[in-house]
Amino acid sequence: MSRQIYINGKFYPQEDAKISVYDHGLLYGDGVFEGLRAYNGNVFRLHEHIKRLYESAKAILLDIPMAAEKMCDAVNETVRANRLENGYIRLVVTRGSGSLGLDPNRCSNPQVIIIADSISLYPQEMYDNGLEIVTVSVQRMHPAALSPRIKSLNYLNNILAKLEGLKAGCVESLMLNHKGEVAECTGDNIFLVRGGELWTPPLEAGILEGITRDAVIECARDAGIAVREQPLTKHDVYIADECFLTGTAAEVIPVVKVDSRTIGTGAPGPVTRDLEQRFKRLTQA
Ligand code: PXG
Repeated sequence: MSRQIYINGKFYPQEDAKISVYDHGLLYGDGVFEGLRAYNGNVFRLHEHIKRLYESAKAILLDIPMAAEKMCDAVNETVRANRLENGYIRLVVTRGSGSLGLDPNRCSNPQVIIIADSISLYPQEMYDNGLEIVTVSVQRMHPAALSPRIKSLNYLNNILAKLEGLKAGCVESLMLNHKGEVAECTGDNIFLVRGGELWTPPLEAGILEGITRDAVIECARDAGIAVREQPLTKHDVYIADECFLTGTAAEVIPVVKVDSRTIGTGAPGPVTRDLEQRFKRLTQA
């Protein structure tokens, strides 16, 4: 099915939706993006995603040529134009086309692109039985090199980690930071359950502040579960009672094996299942 793609305020059929090969988003990965979900025609946590987009843009000195409120309207319009009830929205803002040189000041207008399409989920079997993940040798980007809080078009750090995981037969990879602490996975945040408490790395570990992460922390607080944002090591992961990942695409997905070691009982645990249900209710609200 051909989609209607939003580019700079207009809709184009998918086949005609094109941007310049001189765009620095393509030439240098110079730009920012968001991945959002629609549930029953409503975009989940739209304002939070837009806020993060504008913060990412600000961090790379990219002026998005429209107000945040208008961006929310544009996302909703794109969902409607594609009659998308449940699906995935990719919002991209590039630096725009310029010359063959790094200088962003030589770029013309930033390009705002919104795609709304169906989402390819992990197989149901992985939600039922839990995922196996592996710690990879590729470290999460040092925050002083490129802050992982910026959701930029430069995803090679994560892609290299993903490739290493795939070679080991795992669909997600666990990345450590430059200090050897647990950071996050290539497109998901990580949580542990231990002694009935929820543990997750703090933002200072060099991670993306996931929207799903924030929502799950809220769910846990509602459930009366203590939440600790604190530095974690691989040791903490190995001795955890439960482990799960969160992300816009994955939602909440249990992890039952890390580096070939069984986590907890080897089956998705009760706290994970409770938080999965609570998160699902939020998305359907
Ligand atoms: N860490 C990283 C590095 C991510 O890229 C998350 C955590 C989870 O954040 P959210 O806000 O989604 O809970 C992400 C999110 C894609 C895609 O198309 C990637 C993400 C989200 C949606 C789609 O690959 N990454």
